Amino acid sequence: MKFVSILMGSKSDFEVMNECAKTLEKFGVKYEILISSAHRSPERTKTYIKEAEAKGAQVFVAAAGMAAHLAGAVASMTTRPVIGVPMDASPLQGMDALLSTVQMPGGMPVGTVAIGSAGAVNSAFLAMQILALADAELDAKLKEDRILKAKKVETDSEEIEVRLS
Ligand code: RP5
Repeated sequence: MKFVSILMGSKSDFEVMNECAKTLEKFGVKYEILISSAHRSPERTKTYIKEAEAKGAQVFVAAAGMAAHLAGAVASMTTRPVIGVPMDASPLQGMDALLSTVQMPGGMPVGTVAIGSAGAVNSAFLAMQILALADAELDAKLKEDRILKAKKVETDSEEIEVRLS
């Protein structure tokens, strides 16, 4: 069974990361979501990554705030793609988590998305784009979504636009 694995460092990350889960659900993509911390539960994280790989996790999404090491820790434990989502969880408003997540050493990549909600949604899209490389049905759904987004720009504009002839 192929699925996306979503991990987050704390329950306080859930509200934002549920956006990732909801986006995957909308496209009918299977996922697991759970809390595991690089700092507070490193053994649980390690055990889970091995179990998830064996069960069929294709892509890992890892979200954490502050000194956000979860995505990097996950990347150290798997060769499957890891997407990092920096959480806005401190007075530094996610800049701490962004740098901690994105600044991986060469050869140990974490594909890092935006801080917070947009990043959570984009983590789902990026994960699905990876899955779609081997899933024509999902690829078609993603292409249809792009068409709908472009149409929405036009209909939104029609409601407010003023043009000069
Ligand atoms: C990180 O520290 C978590 O990912 C969370 O974003 C942040 C704060 O965690 P809590 O103190 O709210 O549990 O490890």
